[in-house]
Amino acid sequence: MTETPAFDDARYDFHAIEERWLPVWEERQPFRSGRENDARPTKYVLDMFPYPSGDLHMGHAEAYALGDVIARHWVQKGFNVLHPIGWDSFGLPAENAAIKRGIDPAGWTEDNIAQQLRSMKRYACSFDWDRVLMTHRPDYYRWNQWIFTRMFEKGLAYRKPSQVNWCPNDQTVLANEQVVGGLCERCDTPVTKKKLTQWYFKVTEYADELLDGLETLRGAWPDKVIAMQRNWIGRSTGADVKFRIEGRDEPIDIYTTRPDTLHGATFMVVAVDSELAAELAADADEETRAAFATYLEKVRGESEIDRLSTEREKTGVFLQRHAVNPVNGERLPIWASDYVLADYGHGAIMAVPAHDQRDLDFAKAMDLPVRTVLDCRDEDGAELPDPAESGVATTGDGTLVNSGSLDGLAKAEAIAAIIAELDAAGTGAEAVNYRLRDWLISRQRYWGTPIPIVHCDDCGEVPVPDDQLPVVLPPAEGLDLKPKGQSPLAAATDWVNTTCPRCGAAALRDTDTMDTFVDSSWYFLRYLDPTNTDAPFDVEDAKRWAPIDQYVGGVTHAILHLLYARFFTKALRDMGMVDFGEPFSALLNQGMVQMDGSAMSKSRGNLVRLSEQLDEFGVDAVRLTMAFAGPPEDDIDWADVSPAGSAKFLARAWRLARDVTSEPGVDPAAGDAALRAHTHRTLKDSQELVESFRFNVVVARVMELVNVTRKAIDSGAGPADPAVREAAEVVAILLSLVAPYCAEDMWSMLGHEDVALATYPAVDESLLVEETVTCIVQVKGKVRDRLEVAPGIGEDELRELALATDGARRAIGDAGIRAVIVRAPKLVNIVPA
Ligand code: ANZ
Ligand code: ZN
Repeated sequence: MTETPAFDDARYDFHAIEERWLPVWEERQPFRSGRENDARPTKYVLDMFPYPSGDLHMGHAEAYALGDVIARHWVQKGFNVLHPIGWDSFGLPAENAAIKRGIDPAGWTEDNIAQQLRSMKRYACSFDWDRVLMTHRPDYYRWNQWIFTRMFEKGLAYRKPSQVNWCPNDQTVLANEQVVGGLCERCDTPVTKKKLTQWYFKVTEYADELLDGLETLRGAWPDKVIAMQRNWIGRSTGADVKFRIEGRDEPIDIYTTRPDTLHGATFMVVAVDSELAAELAADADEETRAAFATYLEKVRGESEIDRLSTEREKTGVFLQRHAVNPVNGERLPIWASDYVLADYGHGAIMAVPAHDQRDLDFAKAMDLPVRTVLDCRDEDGAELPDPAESGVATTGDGTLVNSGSLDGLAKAEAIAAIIAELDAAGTGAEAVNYRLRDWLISRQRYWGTPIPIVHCDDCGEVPVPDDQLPVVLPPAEGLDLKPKGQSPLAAATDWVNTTCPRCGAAALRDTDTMDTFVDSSWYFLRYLDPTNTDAPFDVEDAKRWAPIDQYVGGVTHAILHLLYARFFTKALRDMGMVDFGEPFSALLNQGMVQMDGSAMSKSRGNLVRLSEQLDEFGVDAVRLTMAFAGPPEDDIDWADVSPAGSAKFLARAWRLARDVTSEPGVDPAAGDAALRAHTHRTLKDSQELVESFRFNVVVARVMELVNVTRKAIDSGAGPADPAVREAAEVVAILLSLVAPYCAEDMWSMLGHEDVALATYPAVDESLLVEETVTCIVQVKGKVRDRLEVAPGIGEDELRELALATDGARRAIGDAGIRAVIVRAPKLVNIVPA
């Protein structure tokens, strides 16, 4: 920033300004979005809603500052903008805090929400306060239940027993997505497995669409997020192959991405925790059965990540059974091991140690044969070392060997040929596999949406009819909320005991609650009509406002939340409730706010308190600092930024409005031409810069305009010049994107009202014709031509213009060009070859 005068706090008093405008906005509600009869085009700008786990922190302050730039920009551009907020208010943080303090999660949650709401208003977020929603309120979760019953009817919600991720600390199941590096996402406890009957949403039904839909988001979503979602869905193509097992009637299926290596299979491996392994082991001798049982016990506690790690020593038990290779009749020993997962593919593999590293490690550990079936070469065409000797599997392309009819084929040809062969023989077929699993949504915790199912001895699982929704959570009072492996709701016997909605017999309520990611999977549609008591949202409202034009939030939600919301949207589309399949047309991920190089935390002692920053520097300065810190995707280190500098700049901007002496409405045409050109250029560029998320550049440009205007007042056109008023008004309008209090105060000193609703003045293009500079075109250092160019011309454009001049072309003749040195805007020197 250029030099600024000393902070004039006697005049620019941000405390007084905040106190002046907050009650005015509270009364005027400038951001109540138009509902009916509003002819303006619509924009839906959405910030990810917060957990009410305490007061707002620096991370919220960044996210809302940036989201506000976008929302306020579209308002000022003349759009009918929907920019709502609410609270993701169910979930473990509230429940655990409540357990620790022996209080009711509802009261704790409501208190935090009230506090956050006050802070958001103080922070001047441009939210529509008429549309606030809270997911822990029955009028919201009623519709979770309603959607659940629709999903249940369509087979998209179902219950099944399976091995699930279990957090021994939180005493609850976790979705695969909530296990990070083998640890519980919430508490970092190592996750174990447990066999339980649980509720699932059938996300896999939409696996292909979830994957293919990502392509339509390219360019509008960060590449990184698209890549993470792709990996998570993890579609792979290969083949299912049937292997006969000696002494068993049924063959087994295995999934492989490399059917071309079928002749190189030297053993089979089944997941030790699969049903097949248990069945095969049951027939083995006593010693093997005992070894198997011991091994299984040990594996139970292992995480998926560990099991798949290539670093670990391989372990396993020979089951004393054999399979038969369908292509060559070879007998293959069957082993049980942990490195094969029970719930991927078919939970069993053919092992090809020469071409798969984990199989090779296992073969080495168990002294099993290795057979090369692909001749793989390095880049120079040299043969790679034999895997059996080197211990390194060759996994690349190559030519088939030792493979009967496939010999001599390249890998891709061999894959096609063997699939055709297996198809014809009825022993295999092409197959697609996904890493994506169905979404486990039931939780054995209190603070969530009760699953709206009644279990009846005669009728089975019966959904609660619409007219009996919501199934309201029983009061926490009297219940022991401590995690104990069974839902705390089970103890609420009056609540649990009910009658079957179908046959009227005595029946029991389901006692699990829904994963809170259910709440956030469709909340953006509830904002359209948050008090609707007939439906989760109105189909016509959805047509009018959705999908979301711009979603803003942290990259931490790159997989879970966004994937689930996309799944819900597709399911709702198939129920005829929305007419689109992708909920978020564009996504901006803001970075994190750090302190001294690391994430802020109390224990690390580097926590910066938002409330203290606001008290010391003012809301506007903090918001401006967030926007000015750098590209929004980058992390901000609070140690490297200067909210004090921001406050000084705001004072300087504010004084422009104070100094203007012309009357509102004065015609600027007669004003200082250079200042007018600068003002209109800034006005035009800033709008484009906002739309490409370069908020920091917008701030820099406004700073420049403030300096130029100050100069005009002090030593140029003077405070009465109409161009000075025009410039000060544009500064106020642009500043209202980032510093709404200062902007409103300036606007009012300039004789107007409601800066946030003031639309951008029209850009006068005729003012943008800049004066030109003369550019010298040299060839080998000799002046050959001259060009008249704009002072801001880009290097590439100038290079092309210079190369095209007559003088340059004549001097270069047929010689090629070795180098062009561009010093925009004044000089281009061409060096011919
Ligand atoms: C034989 C083979 C030969 C394989 C070779 C690879 C290389 P993606 O791409 O992730 O789908 N696999 C199959 N089911 C498995 C399970 N339940 N647990 C662990 N591994 C399993 O991976 C598919 C490959 O992973 C399959 O292809 C199989 O090993 C293994 F040179 O089969 B392959
Ligand atoms: Zn019944």
